[in-house]
Amino acid sequence: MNKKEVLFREAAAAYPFGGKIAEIAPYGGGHINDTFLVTCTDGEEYVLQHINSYVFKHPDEIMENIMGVTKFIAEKLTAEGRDATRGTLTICETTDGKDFYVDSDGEFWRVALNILNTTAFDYAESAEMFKTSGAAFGEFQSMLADYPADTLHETIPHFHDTPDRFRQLEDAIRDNKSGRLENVAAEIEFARARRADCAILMDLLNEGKLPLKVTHNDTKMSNVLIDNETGDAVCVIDLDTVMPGLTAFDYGDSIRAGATTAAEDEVDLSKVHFDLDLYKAYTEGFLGAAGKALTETEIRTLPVGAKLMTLEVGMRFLADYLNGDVYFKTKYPQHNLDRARNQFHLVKEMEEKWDDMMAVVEAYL
Ligand code: GN1
Ligand code: MG
Repeated sequence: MNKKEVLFREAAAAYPFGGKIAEIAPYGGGHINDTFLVTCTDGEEYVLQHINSYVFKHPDEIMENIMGVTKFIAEKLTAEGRDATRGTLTICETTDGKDFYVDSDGEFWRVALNILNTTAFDYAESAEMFKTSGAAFGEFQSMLADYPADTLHETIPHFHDTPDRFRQLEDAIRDNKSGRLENVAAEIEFARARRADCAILMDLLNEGKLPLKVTHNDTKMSNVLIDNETGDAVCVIDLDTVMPGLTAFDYGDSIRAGATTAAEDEVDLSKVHFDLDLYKAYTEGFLGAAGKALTETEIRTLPVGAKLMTLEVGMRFLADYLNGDVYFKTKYPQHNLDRARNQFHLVKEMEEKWDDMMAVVEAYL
């Protein structure tokens, strides 16, 4: 057994199902945490996750957020006669009654019930499916509208503070820890040309023109479980970054990840296009579920959210490439750079289709 295996077996053994494990296998495609599916001899399934402690400095605070949010949602679902064990994550307790396990290396692990007969799709298989994810994230935000936001820990400070992400990119350029700076002149120029844009949302927030909400902040398609039989959205998952934020963050991150014709790391940019039909479909789902509660400024700045979330994650990939791939998991040396180029390409296409994007949201005013 390698070290990793020793530790995931140690973590799994800390749970009540520890004595009846049939198999532990890698699960899902996240860039940050390590995820495993635990199958038991009696057919029960659990999702075991190692929380990345480089990315999340206070895993205990994450778990406090997640316990609070999932219990809050569960109560609402139960009151509506819905099945809370499918509609939200259920975090399992260790044998000694804790919400997480700390292994012999001091690393944090958690377990959730696996929600059966559902699929996490990396990319929507149809516009209809993408719309369904929009409705799920819109509903998620509505359900948390009266959550006591001041009790939430900021699990990653300044997570979607785009000007701060720009500054972090400038730091990475200055430090050039990986010695790769000479490869990225065009990408740096691309980001710097959009420096002023970075501040649009944060300025409106600081001026009191956009309200702070409780948001998910990582709203990709794969973070909504889809029912295998009905095609309905069952549950929003990956709650590590649930924090106070702007509606435009959630809307925008879904668009950047999903309103595209190719994977986030597709290197052949002739295959990568911002897809206006997918954009329309998502907008219909999201605003159908969350729209009534939104102000005119919130609705008008949704396209800005789409562009800035795309630019921002592109800058994050680029900064990580320059820092030597310390944050995102990578499969090959240029992976982060390829992701950055892909996201910047989408930004450019959004700029070209800007009037159409605005027209789509303005129809909801
Ligand atoms: C990370 O771990 P994953 O794949 O859910 C990242 C997101 C990025 C995304 C890019 C905590 O999400 O912000 O948008 O990669 N999560 C964190 O695919 O940084
Ligand atoms: Mg995530």
